[in-house]
Amino acid sequence: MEKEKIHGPLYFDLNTGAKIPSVGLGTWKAPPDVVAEAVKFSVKAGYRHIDCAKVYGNEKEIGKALKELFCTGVVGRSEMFITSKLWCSDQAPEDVSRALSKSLEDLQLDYIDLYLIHWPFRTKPGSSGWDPEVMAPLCLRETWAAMEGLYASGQARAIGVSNFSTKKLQDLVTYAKVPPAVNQVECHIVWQQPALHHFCKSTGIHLSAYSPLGSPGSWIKGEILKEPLLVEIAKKLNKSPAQVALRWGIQSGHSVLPKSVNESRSKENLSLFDWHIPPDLFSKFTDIHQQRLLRGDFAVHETNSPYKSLEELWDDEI
Ligand code: 1BO
Repeated sequence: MEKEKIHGPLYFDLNTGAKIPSVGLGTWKAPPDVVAEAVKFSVKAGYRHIDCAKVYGNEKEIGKALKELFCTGVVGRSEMFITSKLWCSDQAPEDVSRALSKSLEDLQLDYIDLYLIHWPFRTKPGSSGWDPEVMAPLCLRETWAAMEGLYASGQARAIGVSNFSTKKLQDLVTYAKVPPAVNQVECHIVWQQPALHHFCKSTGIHLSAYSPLGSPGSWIKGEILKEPLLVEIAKKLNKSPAQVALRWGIQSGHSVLPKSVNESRSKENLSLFDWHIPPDLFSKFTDIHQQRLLRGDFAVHETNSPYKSLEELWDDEI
């Protein structure tokens, strides 16, 4: 029998020389009491990338799950790609190293594969949340220099950013000694971000997509999986809308980070490599009406934020 063809890529190359798995498990909004099980069944199913962040409030539980997976020989540390993110209250350069050390301690790791500045806005050290009262002036150039220190030390094997517009990335690359390896942003069939994609590709920055299936039932409201064109194409290909939405991401050239704490959906989200979306159907996705779902209103404030409007936060990419 002919061997089943793999329609990759299973990994994308980073500008550090490392490879990032094209599908990762998102853990934003995965409750602490269920996230450990989700990490364990997902890694057993084949996931090799777990996307974490201090602000998600579940790194300790993820750390316990990873330790169990390593100790029982399910997977080796070097086979896994673990991302974490610097929260806005830790952007003062003197706090950056301590913030990574805390994430590493919680995740029970001695290095992180990728460390990202979570948002291009800053809050006061020690504060939680993102109310206007806790906003602090930005010091991105200094924060990035501290991130470069983590890269030089080997504690972070790659560094990057999240929620950066094309313009904010352009600014960053003018002073970065180590260019960002990744920009992790909202990206899916309803918010395709072609200009940002183009800029990232032309500068060797990998784009990684959070909420690739939207985030039903939360403040990122989305009906992505009910999008009529997606449903129609999924029917034609005999796949679920979620699988087609994820496959669209991989074929567009970016990694995808679907979150699921449900074992069968987690497996389904990884079954993307023995088929593909043919070019005539793939090209139809450009017809979909575009809309950002996570608008970032919390980062905008008349007096306390560097961004007085959403247009300033996203540099018109809204
Ligand atoms: C507020 C968190 C957005 C996705 O990481």
